[in-house]
Amino acid sequence: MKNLRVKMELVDGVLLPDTTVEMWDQFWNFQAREDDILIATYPKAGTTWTQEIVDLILIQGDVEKSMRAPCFLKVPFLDLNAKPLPSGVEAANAMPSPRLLKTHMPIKLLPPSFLEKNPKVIYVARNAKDCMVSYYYFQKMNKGLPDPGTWNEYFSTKKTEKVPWGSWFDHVIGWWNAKDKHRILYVFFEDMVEEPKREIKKILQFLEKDVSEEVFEKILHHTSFEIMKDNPMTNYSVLPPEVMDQSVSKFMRKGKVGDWKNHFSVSQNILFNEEYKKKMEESGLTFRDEL
Ligand code: PPS
Repeated sequence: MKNLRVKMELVDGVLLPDTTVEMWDQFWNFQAREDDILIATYPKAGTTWTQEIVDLILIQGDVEKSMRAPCFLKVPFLDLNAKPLPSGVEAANAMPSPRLLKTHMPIKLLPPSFLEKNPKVIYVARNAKDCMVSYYYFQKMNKGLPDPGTWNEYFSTKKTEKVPWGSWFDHVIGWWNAKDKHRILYVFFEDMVEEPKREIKKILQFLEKDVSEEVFEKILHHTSFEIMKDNPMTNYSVLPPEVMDQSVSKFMRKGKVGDWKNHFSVSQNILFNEEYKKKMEESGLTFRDEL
């Protein structure tokens, strides 16, 4: 099999695929529009789930229409440059407004036009431990990312800080600090799992959209883990195994809060908690890693 695993390069201390760095000028000069909706996340925090919720809101719960294309084509991923597909920026430029867009960039690497035009941003954050476990499996199955090795190697060599899109800590704190200065709705994955109805209502309110009770129930049902895992437009199964090998791990893997407990040893947990406390104590930001 051709080795697709791309090299990583540092941009302002953040590791990014070299294919992204190659198109840096195009990315940095991307022109946001005031009526864009941007879904910003650290990888594995609930991007696809939120994309599907927002898409269904914008099309008033038309499930058939939501199946028009796989999620990664419906919602351009601005940071991505994966030939032979058009880059995320090219795909976004070709889209009529209102555009739904995706980025994994920490806020310091967001194209400046977003802060100037101030479109609505939904930032989804997920607790560090579950993100780390989900990312580990994703790096294993996604041949476009570095091979993570074994879980113990991933943990002990701190590959988690050297992952594409950089440190989880910098990401969640950076966006948290920006949330009151811009139109940013900061949502937690754990809240979405606990009470999806409440979180979808928050998103509707933020987007200033209204749907009937019937449409609301449709959105809720169609974006449940059970439905999304079997939906070829959301489970990435349309990609060949040379790109994402779902026999290694499914893209829609578990969708739970607390799976980290099946992976962290007692000593890994102690080490992680020490580092976590140091990095988070001044942030004013709290996460739940169990429900
Ligand atoms: S990516 O590759 O960064 O865009 O991945 P992302 O979509 O952010 O995150 C994938 C994880 O989200 C889980 N997921 C869901 N959980 C609950 N309900 C729904 N509807 C849902 N949709 C996606 C998905 O299973 C991945 O988490 P893990 O823990 O690996 O299962």
